[in-house]
Amino acid sequence: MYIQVRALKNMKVVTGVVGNDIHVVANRLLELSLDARGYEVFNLGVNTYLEEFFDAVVETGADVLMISSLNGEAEGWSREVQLLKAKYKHLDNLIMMIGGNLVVGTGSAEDIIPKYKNYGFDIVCHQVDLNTGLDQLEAFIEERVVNDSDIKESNK
Ligand code: B12
Repeated sequence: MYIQVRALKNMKVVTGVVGNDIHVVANRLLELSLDARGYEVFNLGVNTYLEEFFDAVVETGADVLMISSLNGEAEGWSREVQLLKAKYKHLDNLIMMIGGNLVVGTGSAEDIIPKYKNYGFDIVCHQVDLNTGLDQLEAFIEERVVNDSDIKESNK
């Protein structure tokens, strides 16, 4: 288990703020928090287009794509996620996460989370503070490790 947990900490994360969104504060805090938790971080910063995120994931061999959106633009961009991801090979295991203010105006997490999951995100954090979000990521990764080892065990 110790080896597995260490492996989580060495994971690579590509992060940034999607679209024409200049809200940089959460992005910087996210980078610092990821770094403090032991992830290797590639921060593309603000004003990042979806294609640039996927290019960076391929280039760095990242395990996690963590997108931030504060002005709500993510909703428009996210509709293209599945289509764009399909153009890149070997991204089936990529963990897709998004957080911030995920709509323009107001909306409830109950409506927003399933919508973004349909767009192809594994973890959706609408107006959730970043440390809670990062705890969710760790829980997701640990669950995946357990499921993978169960599958390997049953295939023996
Ligand atoms: C500062 C600010 C600005 C500054 C940004 C300066 C800069 N370079 O960063 C300026 C004045 C430039 C600005 C401009 C605009 N802003 Co502004 N801005 C804010 C403000 C006041 C604070 C944002 C901030 O930095 N907070 C501090 C950080 C630490 O907190 P946070 O952003 O809430 O992030 C937390 C969580 O959301 C979460 N989180 C964020 N991302 C992620 C990602 C993941 C994966 C996870 C897990 C968690 C997570 O973690 C953070 C810490 O807990 C907010 C209102 C508010 N009080 O929140 C509006 C706000 C974000 N802005 C808003 C808007 C609309 C704009 C403008 C469009 C206004 C305009 N008409 O021009 C422009 C945007 C221009 C653009 N191209 O993006 C809206 C967005 C509304 C929406 N989504 O519907 C807000 C909410 C104000 C409002 N109530 O209307 N803004």
